[in-house]
Amino acid sequence: MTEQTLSIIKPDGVKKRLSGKIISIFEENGFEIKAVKKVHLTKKQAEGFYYIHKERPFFNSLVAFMTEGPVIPMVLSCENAILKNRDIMGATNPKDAKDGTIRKMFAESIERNVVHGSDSIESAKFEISYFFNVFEIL
Ligand code: IDP
Ligand code: MG
Repeated sequence: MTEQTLSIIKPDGVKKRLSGKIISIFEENGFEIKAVKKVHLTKKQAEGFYYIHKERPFFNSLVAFMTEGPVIPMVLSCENAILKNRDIMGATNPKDAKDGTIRKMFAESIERNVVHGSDSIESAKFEISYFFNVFEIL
């Protein structure tokens, strides 16, 4: 089934000018870019996006990281987009990520791990609508 998922190139990826490479990886793997923008999140916006993690010990640090510079959220579409994107991204901790995954190739640490990807149909729906309205998804 064709699905949509939200990807974000995080501030570390944008700062290191990895956005072109990362977008190429998505396109080469059959994803269509349905929407894309560049935004600098406020503290409130980052907290809202990651509300699910608000009780985690790393929450404040994660919010500080996600607001340190601009990010590039994108809506990606293909068959099984949610799982496929998680596969291409690799494990949260780059030390555990498989060879060839974005996080294995580019991430510095479990926190500064270059990309975000929705983890379920429900989170994809919430996360896509967090950044894009229906007229912006083509
Ligand atoms: P995911 O991005 O692979 O789905 P989540 O568990 O949803 O991983 O965590 C969200 C983000 O929070 C991670 O991508 C990473 O930036 C950060 N994070 C997760 N676990 C830790 C940790 O143990 N220490 C610091 N940051 C973490
Ligand atoms: Mg997650």
